[in-house]
Amino acid sequence: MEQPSALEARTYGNLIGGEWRAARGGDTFDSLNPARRSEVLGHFARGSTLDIEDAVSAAVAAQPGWQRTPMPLRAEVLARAGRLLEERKEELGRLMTREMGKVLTEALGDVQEGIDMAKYMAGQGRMPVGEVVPSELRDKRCFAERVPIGVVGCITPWNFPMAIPCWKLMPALLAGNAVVFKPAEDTPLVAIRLAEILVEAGLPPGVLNLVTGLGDEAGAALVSHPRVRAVSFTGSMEVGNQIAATCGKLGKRVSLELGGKNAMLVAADADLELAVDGALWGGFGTTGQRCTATSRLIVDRQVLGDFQERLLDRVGRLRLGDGLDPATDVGPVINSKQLRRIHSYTEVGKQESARLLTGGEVAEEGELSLGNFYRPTLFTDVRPEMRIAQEEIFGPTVSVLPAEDLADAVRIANGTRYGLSLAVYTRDLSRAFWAVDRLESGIVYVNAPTIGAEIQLPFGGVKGTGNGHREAGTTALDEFTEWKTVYIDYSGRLQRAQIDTGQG
Ligand code: UN1
Repeated sequence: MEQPSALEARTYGNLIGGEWRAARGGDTFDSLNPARRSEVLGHFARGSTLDIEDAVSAAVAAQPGWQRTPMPLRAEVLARAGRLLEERKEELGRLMTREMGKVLTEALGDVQEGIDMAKYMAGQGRMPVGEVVPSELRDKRCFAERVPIGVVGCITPWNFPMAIPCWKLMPALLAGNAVVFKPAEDTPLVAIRLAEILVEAGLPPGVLNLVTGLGDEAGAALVSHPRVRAVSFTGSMEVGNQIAATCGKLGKRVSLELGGKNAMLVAADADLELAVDGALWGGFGTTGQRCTATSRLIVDRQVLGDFQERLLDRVGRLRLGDGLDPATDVGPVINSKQLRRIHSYTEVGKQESARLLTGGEVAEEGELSLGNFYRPTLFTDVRPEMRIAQEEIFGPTVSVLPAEDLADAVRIANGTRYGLSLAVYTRDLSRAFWAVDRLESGIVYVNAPTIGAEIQLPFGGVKGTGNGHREAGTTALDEFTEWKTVYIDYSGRLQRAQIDTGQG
């Protein structure tokens, strides 16, 4: 099937063995602009078990050749992909805003995160892939090296339609794996554009396969396919735990990134203006739809009134609208189901007797009625055990929780099942480090909000946020490689380890 480059609603296929093909079942689903639901971005193949079967077969066939391609040459493909992403950054950013809704500056940042990953991984292609370790025996050399796993499945969310696929696909490919990629059903077009770029950059047919569709159809088939040796998933805790159970039964590797209930701690000595800037960006940037979003503000009672007043004033001035309009601060939420879910949490907060300071309703005036807009929502007097302080809402809803002191704030911050990103605001270096040492999360920020991870550092969380893996950074290849240990005995005689060492 020919891949159209125009933006009008066309029908797009799956990428299987280097060809774009309609789903075997012939069904399609639509991707809509969340700022204007009547705008259809395209009709996409509704992949099923049969399409996954085709994609995995193509990956299995292509993987050995790709593994034998020298790593620096595999890296060249990523370098070219990075250059193509850079050339098309503006166009991709605009497309992302139309498909996912985030404001254009943020969409450009999302594409930039993909470019950064491409460059970083391209550089990794000439870095060491193992270690040489001394042997206890003479005339014997030992080393351990990373080798690919084989075929890996990458399942990505809609909130970072370019960055997260790049975090997964690029290290997986660099390591010499073949990939079957199942992007979120809300953002298939950005995923297709990325796949096209990787193909244009020189990936051989079958090394990357893309199947669009629904999680419980294409996604589930990918996870349970016996030839898929590892699964990398970013998404909800509920789905992640199902995937982990399936992978556990089948004995395959799985890495999970399942969100957070991230908090900003504001100490009594904090620079309040800086903290308010951070809370606004961390809480309402990307309309709160980041797994790193600052959804709890844990504020020392001594400064609570002042902080809250300043924040409320700023929240009241946030402008909702289409992300392509430069005047917009906060874009739509991804779909009408999420809109209802976010609103249901407002009801929960009220029932729990948290105090609603602002927002708490669907925005329907003028053009906003055409899309999925929710007013930036701020609750205060929130207690740590309330559901709105425990559950990931994934929308523009932020809770303020009072704390007696920094120790109390740390206790509250650690008191959820998640552990992705926590931030502390203080002017005192000793207090900052005191908190850093006690906060239970994969990422900690000092005097910066909980969002804004950079790709050259490990990304991931503790507790329910994941299962111990880290994406990006120096840990990027861990998810996608096995270790092979090699012993070479060139002594010409049998040497027994632990015995012929002359020590006993
Ligand atoms: C996510 O929300 O899943 O640190 C990823 C950040 C971004 C990545 C977020 N760089 O907020």
